[in-house]
Formats: sequence, structure tokens, C-alpha cells
Amino acid sequence: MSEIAKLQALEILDSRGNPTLAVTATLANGVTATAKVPSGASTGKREAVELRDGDKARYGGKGVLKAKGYVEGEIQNAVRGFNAHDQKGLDKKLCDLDGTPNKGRLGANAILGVSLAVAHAAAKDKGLPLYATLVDKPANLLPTPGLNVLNGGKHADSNVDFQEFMISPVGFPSFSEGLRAAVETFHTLKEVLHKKGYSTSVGDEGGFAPQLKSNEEPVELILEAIQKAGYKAGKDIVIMLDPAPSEFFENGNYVFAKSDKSKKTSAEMIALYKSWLKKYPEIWSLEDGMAEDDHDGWVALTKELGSQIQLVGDDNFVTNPEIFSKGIKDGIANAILIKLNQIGTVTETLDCIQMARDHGYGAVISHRSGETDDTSIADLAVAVGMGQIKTGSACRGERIAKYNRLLEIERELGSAAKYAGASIYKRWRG
Ligand code: 2PG
Ligand code: MG
Repeated sequence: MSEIAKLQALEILDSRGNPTLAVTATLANGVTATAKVPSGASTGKREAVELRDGDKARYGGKGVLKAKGYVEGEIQNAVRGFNAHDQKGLDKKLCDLDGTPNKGRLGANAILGVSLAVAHAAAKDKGLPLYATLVDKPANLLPTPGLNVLNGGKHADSNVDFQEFMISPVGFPSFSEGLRAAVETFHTLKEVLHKKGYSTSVGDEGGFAPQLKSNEEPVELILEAIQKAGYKAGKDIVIMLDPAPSEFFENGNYVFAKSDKSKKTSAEMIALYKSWLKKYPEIWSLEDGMAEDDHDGWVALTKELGSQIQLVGDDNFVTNPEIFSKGIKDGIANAILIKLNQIGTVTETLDCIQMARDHGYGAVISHRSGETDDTSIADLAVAVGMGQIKTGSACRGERIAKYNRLLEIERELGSAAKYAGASIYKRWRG
């Protein structure tokens, strides 16, 4: 009775107003569940393919009716009758059916929609929350969130080249207390910006997106906000960065096209990070310090800074177990960013996380800049217990939905709930 009976797909909209898929899986016993697929803007080149219609007459070519057709046609025909509790088997079947190395035929959006909807249906069928069923071990660790309170790069129409400036509430006893401190800091940052005459409108992930004097000014503003909110930077709240430099890597150089128009070599980028770390010991994590095509830069960065801070690979690893395992061998980074739609199935995502755990790498579960109200990543973060999630700032409904889901999970776990807090940070700072 737990067999897949029906798959339906709907072309819905994401938080940027672009089409994406909602997939609903119905089991033979009537259990039904829906998953909604996110979409990135600063994407890695080797991400699994997001299938778009290319019909300029609809949504500028971004429609997903072909992917919808595959879900309701070919995929449904192939998996009807399949046991919903065999996630591994299902995901392998989906990959085999697609037949390409990058899910380029049926689309990672179609495949992930099905994989994740079935995961939800299977959990519901067991009468358990998703976080309790994704991994075969008890889950009780609430992640320390990274709230992206200042947006730049491709996520904002500002003059800041670096994409994400995040705050991590590490010095608190529970997820809800940590979240409260981070949210208060976000509100204080608004006041700080306002007083300086800066814009307080927000970017794609809900962080403020003002015109600033430099890529460094956001760090200063955030430190001021932490202090004014009544917290201690470096103790209560620490800072994470994602410059996302694949977006400004041109002909072997990093070009600050939005701010001062300067050009930097890989060595100069590393020197810049080193000077920031000296000045701002509150920065403890750097995601995509180097561009995905700058392999040597990544090796050098890891050699120079890998023992001091968390170095997270996103665009270069694209949540792909094969690519990630090569990166581990090459000595690149010491943590990985995890995005379900970069690879396209639940199983491969879990494989990547297990690989991180096996090799002493950290794993940060992540949203995309284009999101929906789907909250699967909150459950995923608790299920795998790696202690970290980044899912945007303290506004915009699609970001808040994930934080609210984590609050629910915390309540549900009751006294069993633990908060990752400073444990993620201590590895680097003792
Ligand atoms: C990133 C992500 C999410 P996007 O670079 O880490 O913040 O952005 O979804 O645009 O790739
Ligand atoms: Mg990133």
C-alpha cells in the first residue's frame, strides 16, 4: 500500500517570480505529499541541469512545462508501483531513467521534485516528521543558522561585489534564543543603516542591500549592529561570508566591477582575506573564497587559511559526491555547502553529507536565492545533524518559513533538543 500511485506537477512561482515546480506524490493508500523546487542565481557551472522550456513567449523562456510533462508522463510511468520507502532505489531509478551524468534530459527540477515529494510521502506514511526518517539514526541537533543580513553580488542591485554577509548566533543555549538574538541584530542593523542615510530595502535573500563605500563596510556595519543590539561579536554572534567570486572571476582575475573596479589575482584575494581575518577575528567561515575555475587558488587558500577558519565549497563542489570526493583528494576546502537541487536527488545529497562526515569536513545545509515556502531543508538539517544551516535573513516569507519550521521542530523535540551553537565554531577557535 506504500507504493507510488500518482505523480502530479504544477508550474508555480518562486520568490523571484520565476516558474518552478511543485510535485505531489500520492501513494496507493491515499497518503499524499508535496515538495517545491528552489532555484539559484549564482549557480555553479557543473550543477545538475534545471530544465527550462526556452519558449520566449512564456515567462521569457523560463517556463517549466516540459519538466512538468516529464513528471506526469515518463517519470510517473516508470515509478508507479515503486515502494515509497525505498528512497535509494527510487533515486537510482530516476537517475537511470534520465541517463545523463547531469540530469540534462528530464531535468534536475523534475527529478528533485519527485525524489523529495516521495521522501515526504514516505515520512507521512510512517506517521513521522521528515527529519526523523531521512537518516537512519535519532535526530535531535538543531543547526546554528547563518542569517544573510546584507546582500550584494548577484542577489542585490547595489555596489557591493561580495554576495553574502551572514551572522551566526553561536553563544546561546537553544535554537530559539540564538534566532532571537540574530533577528534582533537584523532589526538593529536596519536602524544603523537608516541613521547613516543608507537604504534599508532588501535583496533576494532578505538582507539589506544598500549602496556602500566598499566590500568591507558591511562587516563594520554588522559589527556595530551586533554591539548595539546588546551582544558581543566573536562570542555571542560570529560572521560568515560568501563572496561568490565565480560571478566576478574574469580571465584569471577577480574584478570588483560593482565597487572600486579594482582587479585582484588569486594571491591578492588570499591576502585580502588574511587582512580581514586579522582585523575581524569575528569572521569564522568563508564560503567560495575562490572561484570555481580557480583550482590552484582554492588549493592555496586552503593551505593558507584552512587551519584558521571554515572554508566552504559551494560552486566548486555543487553537492556532487563524485566532484566533492576529487576535491577532498586535492585538499580543497574543509566544508561543503549542501543544496538539494544542485544534484537533484535526496540520496545523492545524503551521500555528499556522509562523505563530508567521513572526511572531517563540515556541511552547511543551504537554501537557494530563489525559494518557495517549502521547508524540507530545515528537516534535512536536523536529520543529518551537521549543525549548520543558511537560509537567508530575518525577513521574506520564503526564508522565514524555514526558521519557523526549525522552531516547530525544536518544540516537538522538547527536552531532547540540542542546539549546535558554538560547537561548530569551536573546532576552529578552541
Ligand atoms: C549561494 C546561494 C545561496 P544561489 O551562492 O550560496 O545563498 O545562492 O542560490 O543564487 O546560488
Ligand atoms: Mg554560495
